[in-house]
Amino acid sequence: MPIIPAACPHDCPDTCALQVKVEEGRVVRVSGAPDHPMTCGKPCAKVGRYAERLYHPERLLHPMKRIGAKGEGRYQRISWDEALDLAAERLKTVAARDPEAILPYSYAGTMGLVQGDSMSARLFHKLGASRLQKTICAEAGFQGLLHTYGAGVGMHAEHFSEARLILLWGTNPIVSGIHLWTKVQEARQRGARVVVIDPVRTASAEKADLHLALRPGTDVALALAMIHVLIREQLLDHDFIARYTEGFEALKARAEAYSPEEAARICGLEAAQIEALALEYGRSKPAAIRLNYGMQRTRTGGQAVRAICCLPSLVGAWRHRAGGLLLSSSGFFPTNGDALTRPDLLPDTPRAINMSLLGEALTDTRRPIDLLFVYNSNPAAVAPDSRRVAQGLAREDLFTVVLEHFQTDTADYADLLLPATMQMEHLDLHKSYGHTCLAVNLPAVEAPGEALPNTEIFRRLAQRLGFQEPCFRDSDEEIARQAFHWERTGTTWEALKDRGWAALPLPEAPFAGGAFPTPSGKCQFFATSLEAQGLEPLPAWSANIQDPRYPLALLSTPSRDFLNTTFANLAGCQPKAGVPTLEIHPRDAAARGIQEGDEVRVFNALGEISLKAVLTERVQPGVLVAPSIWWKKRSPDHRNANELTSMALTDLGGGPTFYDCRVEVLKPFPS
Ligand SMILES: Nc1nc2c(c(=O)[nH]1)N[C@H]1C(S)=C(S)[C@@H](COP(=O)(O)OP(=O)(O)OC[C@H]3O[C@@H](n4cnc5c(=O)[nH]c(N)nc54)[C@H](O)[C@@H]3O)O[C@H]1N2
Ligand SMILES: Nc1nc2c(c(=O)[nH]1)N[C@H]1C(S)=C(S)[C@@H](COP(=O)(O)OP(=O)(O)OC[C@H]3O[C@@H](n4cnc5c(=O)[nH]c(N)nc54)[C@H](O)[C@@H]3O)O[C@H]1N2
Ligand SMILES: [Mo]
Repeated sequence: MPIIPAACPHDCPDTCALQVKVEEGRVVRVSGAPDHPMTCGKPCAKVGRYAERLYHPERLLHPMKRIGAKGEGRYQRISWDEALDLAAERLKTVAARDPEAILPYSYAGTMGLVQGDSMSARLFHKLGASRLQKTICAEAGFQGLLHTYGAGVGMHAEHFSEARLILLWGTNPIVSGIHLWTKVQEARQRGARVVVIDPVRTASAEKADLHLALRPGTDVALALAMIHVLIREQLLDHDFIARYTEGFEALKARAEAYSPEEAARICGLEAAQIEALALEYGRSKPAAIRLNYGMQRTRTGGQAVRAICCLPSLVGAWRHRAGGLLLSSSGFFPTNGDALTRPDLLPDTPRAINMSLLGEALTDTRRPIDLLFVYNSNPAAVAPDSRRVAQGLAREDLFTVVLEHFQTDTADYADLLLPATMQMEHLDLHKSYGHTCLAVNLPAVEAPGEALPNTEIFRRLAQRLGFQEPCFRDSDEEIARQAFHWERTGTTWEALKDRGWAALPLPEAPFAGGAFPTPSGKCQFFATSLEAQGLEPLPAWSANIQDPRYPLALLSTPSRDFLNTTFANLAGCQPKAGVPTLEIHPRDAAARGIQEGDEVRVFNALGEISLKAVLTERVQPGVLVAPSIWWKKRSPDHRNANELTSMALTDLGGGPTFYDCRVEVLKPFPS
């Protein structure tokens, strides 16, 4: 039986190397590559059931055009020729008037370098379309990391298993990246202590040695207080600081104001807890920090990452391979972005539109977007201020093309809905943002119906638009060959196709001797690069938004059963409750007469949704959790949590502030 090497395409740090077993042209089993250092033979539960997604009866099989009202979701089958002629004609007409009235909108439905932004980017560059700033997930933290260490780099994920102390900061790996959790477990079996820093007692917090339930959005204060104690107690690696960092005196002065007592007041913790955490961090060698996205989705998300990033350089944790921190590893990969996306095809520099402000961009009457081209994303459900997004998508004068596997909330607004292939039906090549292995994905089975790979749809469009450059004729395999500076990958395309995956040739402890990828090669406690942009050069705290009318903080964090909105339409991936829920502290519930199982109204100035109440002390008083991201149309009230999230942006990077969201919750009046 053939076993085909594949890669998990989903937006998850683990990027598993998979093995697909095919029988009589059908995928019968999806397992993990046994020898891969992170996958270790096992994909997560969702991906283990991939065949359900692949052979789902509701997959899109043919091109379709809209026959109902926008948002209604009524379509009629058409031929590929008709669909592509229509799309090309619209692109041409709009481009002739104003190419910037075209907006491509895509994210990480697939993380593949080939089916992500390659042929698509070439086409939109050549047209001179508006560019999309891809801020919706990681930009605040990425900027924080960039201005401290110079790139998306850190310690190797597999070495967490050797750390003595692990801080899981703003991350819930049991839910969002189970393979790192396995490494954490290994470390614990060897005697390591694990601390989770999260406002919520999550599945990961539950299993940790210590859980610090700080108030949302107060991480900068906590990290600065740790720095305060490390300096006061002289738990510093003076040699590392002198040789490989800059701005220590300025950081010291900034941390001065954040005594454990002051931070305790801000964070809602005990001063003694903060003191103990700092001492333990300063004394445990090696100490590893996994910081992730939780704290990034707040107003001071970028600075929170900056503050935490200072810690390992103060104590010299980088000297050991199991010390340091990991936020992203994507900067290690020698990706050849220019070859993939061909920015040289741009006629000039078109405007850039922040994807987190889609609602604003689609309802802006001064410079309207006339043609929206969506692929690898489901903005009607995932973008903040969903009501504004829906208003924009419903505009009669907007022409929307959507490439999809399923008829998502976004697809319901498409004028033209085109069927795309899934991972096991097309070729791709993957890097990872959570480890340092690349993986190949070879097509294992035929695509159903008339579904085509994203690349092929854009290739055919380019042909219809008369684009002559040879790059518009590149095959998927040719694109894959262009995707990396292979000489720095330690492998070749041929070897990768054969073996499935390969680890980048990197030192075990990449920053044991400093040599960070900043201009000076040093860790920037004080970031002159931020100062030059008129931004705060030292970690700086300010409070999350407060509003007396809306006293509760809503965190719409990932559900274990979904991946963003992907998988949310599969019967096998439904959470136990079966409907969208709201986790609320019994005290907040009692104050509002809310009981377990009640349907409650959650609202703020932007909108309102109904959720089923779950009373639990896992959330602290004042904080609510609504596991997400549900398809709106599969929710009883046809809405989801993004009805309540705003278009306010983070301090760095222009990221969204999904977890900086104030609401009130009430029981509906009996009718
Ligand atoms: N099963 C599953 N896995 C996923 C996803 C999914 O939807 N489902 N999504 C994927 C994607 S795209 C991403 S980006 C990652 C995200 O994965 P993670 O990095 O784990 O990030 P989140 O789940 O967004 O948030 C993690 C934790 O941060 C906490 N948090 C919220 N606010 C704060 C704060 O102010 N400070 C601190 N310290 N913590 C805070 C939340 O309570 C939450 O438990 O997961 C990926 N993996
Ligand atoms: N309230 C709230 N909102 C959030 C978040 C949150 O925690 N809370 N998380 C945010 C984060 S971290 C992220 S990353 C974003 C995620 O936002 P998105 O990147 O939009 O993620 P998905 O919702 O999974 O939608 C991806 C879509 O791409 C499609 N797709 C997959 N592969 C292909 C392909 O090969 N071709 C084509 N044409 N389509 C494909 C899938 O079917 C799916 O519908 O959401 C953000 N929104
Ligand atoms: Mo994300």
